[in-house]
Amino acid sequence: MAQFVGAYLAASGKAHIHSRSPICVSRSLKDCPDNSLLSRTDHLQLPRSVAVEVDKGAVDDTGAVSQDQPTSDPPSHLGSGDLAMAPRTADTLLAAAREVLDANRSGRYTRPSQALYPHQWSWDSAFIAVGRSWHDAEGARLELETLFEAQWETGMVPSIVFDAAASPDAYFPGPDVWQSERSPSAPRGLPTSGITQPPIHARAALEVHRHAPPDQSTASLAWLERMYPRLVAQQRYMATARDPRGIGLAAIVHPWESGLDDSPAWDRDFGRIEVPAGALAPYQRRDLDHASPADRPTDADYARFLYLLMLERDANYGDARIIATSPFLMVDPLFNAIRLWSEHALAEIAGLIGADPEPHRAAAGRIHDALIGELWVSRRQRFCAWDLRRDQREPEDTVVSFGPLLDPDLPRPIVAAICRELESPSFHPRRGGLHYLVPTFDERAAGFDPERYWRGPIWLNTNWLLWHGLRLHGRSGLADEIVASSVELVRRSGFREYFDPLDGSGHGSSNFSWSAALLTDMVLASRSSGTLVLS
Ligand code: 2M8
Repeated sequence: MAQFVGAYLAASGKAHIHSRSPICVSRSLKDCPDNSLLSRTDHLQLPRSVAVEVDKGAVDDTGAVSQDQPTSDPPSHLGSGDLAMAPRTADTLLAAAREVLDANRSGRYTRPSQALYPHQWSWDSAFIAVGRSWHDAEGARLELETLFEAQWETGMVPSIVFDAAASPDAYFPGPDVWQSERSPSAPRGLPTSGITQPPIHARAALEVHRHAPPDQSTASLAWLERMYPRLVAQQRYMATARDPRGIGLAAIVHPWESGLDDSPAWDRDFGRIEVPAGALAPYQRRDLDHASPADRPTDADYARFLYLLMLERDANYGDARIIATSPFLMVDPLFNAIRLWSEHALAEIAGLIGADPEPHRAAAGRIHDALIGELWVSRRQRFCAWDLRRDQREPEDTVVSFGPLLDPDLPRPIVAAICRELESPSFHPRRGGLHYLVPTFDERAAGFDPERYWRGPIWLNTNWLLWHGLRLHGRSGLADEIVASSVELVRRSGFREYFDPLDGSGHGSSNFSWSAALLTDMVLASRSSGTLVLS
């Protein structure tokens, strides 16, 4: 049986991809000799030996990962031992992923990265719990439970829970800027942000439970019982406080709530927000201490992010007032598809703990109808974000348009249209040679930027979501291709925060937790279902 395409041997700042066994470069499955990875990933074509420049310092020679309060993230980590000699097999990557997750753990939760994001982030913790649950089910349960200790009385799970142990200068905007205590709904004595993130947590909880070893099944069920009312409250918050039109679609009031903060999906709205002179006190961006300015949002966008934060803070984080006045009010197809996917997970959880699954199926059905009725633009054959302030469907072709693949009841013609787009030159160009999936923005669009935060680069969380969505609709070829490409990106560049789709180079933070967690999940789930051969 053919093996995976090869391994990198790092030496003197260069890495080589070495073919260790026959490489199938055919475009068609039937032309390949067996069910090797490449026979299923006919677009991931690799030359037999390619020299690739690796960022200086991208490979950690010692394998050590600092547990201190660092001033910058440790070098990109691919595994322990002598990396210069070690072939990066899937098992080596899995071991390295575990080390990253352990090194980023801080007591009862895991930081997204040690320097750039030194607090607990909401959807990061959900992704991290899924990855951790393969080797530490108890730790995964604790990760989610810790996050929900900061849930607001409204049911909102805040996007950030601040760690009192982190240095006050570690992250901006920190707790002194957010001032969550202004809201009577915020937890007392536990500073958080005042906005939320995609509600992926019910789905993550179900996955964590599924991975529990048999001797923990009772503890895991008891945990699900404890989590269920909190997960229901989170979903109810979205369906009530965040649905201004009462039609089944939740609106976000800040791009940070989408998790895809700087996405061109909302440029037309976000980009026109003017920050009045004097609206912001002088501030220092901390993100630029740890990441290249070319990788991060521009100063102008950062000022808009902060301005929106100030408006929300001035409203004491009161939902009704913010919904009525925020200049940014957006319905994101990915955010709502995640809500729907979590409702289906809640239906399953309800079944497991003896609660009634029906309300969750009904809630999912309502979101399904609204996604298709309001966000599917048949003229464009695409789901579009909906700017409620201007009442415009945004035409930008970004990864958020593919989110509704997470709906198991999505009609077949719509699934086919999404897959056509995913396989088009916009998201799947046939470049020959190295080839990486899935860019977060149309590669042919004028504003495509292969390096800048959410404006083109590949992220492993969007890859993971698409992988799930494609498998739900029986599109396993493309799903496997996404896994193979994710593995190849990590082999090449380590557990970076995001990756340039043109050359696979890594950007943003190193040793990024969700990259480690979700690669683990994709590889181990593919292995256990026997869908993909990875060596
Ligand atoms: C990024 O967002 C934060 C703000 O919440 C930031 O840029 O400072 C996003 O990628 C978001 O999706 C992610 O949860 C967070 C931490 O990884 O970083």
